[in-house]
Amino acid sequence: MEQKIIHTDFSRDVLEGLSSEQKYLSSKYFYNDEGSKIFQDIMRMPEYYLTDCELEIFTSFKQEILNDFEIKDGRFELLELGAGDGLKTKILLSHFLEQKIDFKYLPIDISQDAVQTLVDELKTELPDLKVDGLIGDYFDLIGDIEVNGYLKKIVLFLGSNIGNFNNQTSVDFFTHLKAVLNPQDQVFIGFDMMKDSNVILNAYNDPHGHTSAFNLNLLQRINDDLGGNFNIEHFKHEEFYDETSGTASSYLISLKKQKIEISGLNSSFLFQKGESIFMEMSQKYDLEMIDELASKTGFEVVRNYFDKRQYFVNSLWKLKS
Ligand code: AVI
Repeated sequence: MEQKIIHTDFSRDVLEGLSSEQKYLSSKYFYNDEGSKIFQDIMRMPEYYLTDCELEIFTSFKQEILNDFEIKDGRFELLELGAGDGLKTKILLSHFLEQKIDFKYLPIDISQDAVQTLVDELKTELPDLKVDGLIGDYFDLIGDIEVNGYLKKIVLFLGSNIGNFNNQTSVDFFTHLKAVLNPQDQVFIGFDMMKDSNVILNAYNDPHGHTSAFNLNLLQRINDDLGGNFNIEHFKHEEFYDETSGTASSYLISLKKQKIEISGLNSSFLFQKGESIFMEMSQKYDLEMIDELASKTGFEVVRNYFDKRQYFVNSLWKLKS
């Protein structure tokens, strides 16, 4: 009997990625419910310095950040793209509430579980907070941002999420974002800085195996959602960091020659021993790269906030006048 194949974005992207000469999978699919849980483990481990750096920046500069948001006396909306568990954002949210600022928080995430858990937690922890969760892909939801175009909007894109976009995608992202913002709106972005390669490799090739599990979970997701027969024990995770470009890259390496069948794609894929699947890039920046990205996409940097070690920067942008 002929099998009916239903194509989704996920199945199309997997088919395209595994059919290409350098096999690849998009890291945006890491975040099913299991992947989002593993990512929480990553963020909690000491080697993943990014979380601590951003926590330190928010704790040290929460009042300066509020001043630089230039709210004047009006209300504003704080949108967060890829909010996750909101751990860092809570520092800002509670400070703004203490300062009696009238604002609404709109966390956006691809994981329904993550948004629901965050909204439920916030309702208990910060009962005075006005909050509405949105579920979906950032790019799709950016278009909806303009719905309440009359209020000042500050868009948070924290945790070096931008680093998972390649150069062209980051340019497209900010260009697209700028198009739905009003002149008084601002964007607050977390960038991970270039640094000693050992520090980076420890964070992305961690001794606890969380990053490896995070990558392998995508093969499991293909098994579960698309009828694949990956044996995840036949792949291992490897991380590389290029000090010149500042790009950290994640791969899964096939430990043997093997053929993988994916019934939902009606296809099979041959892997040679040692063949890799490119899984994710995590770009690291210097200040010149940040300035260039801002100015190329119609923004200018208002202020950069650093942690003490200067491992990380939160960069506040406004629209170029
Ligand atoms: C979500 N993103 C910013 C993480 C990063 O650092 O690139 C994803 C991640 N991948 C491995 N560890 C963390």
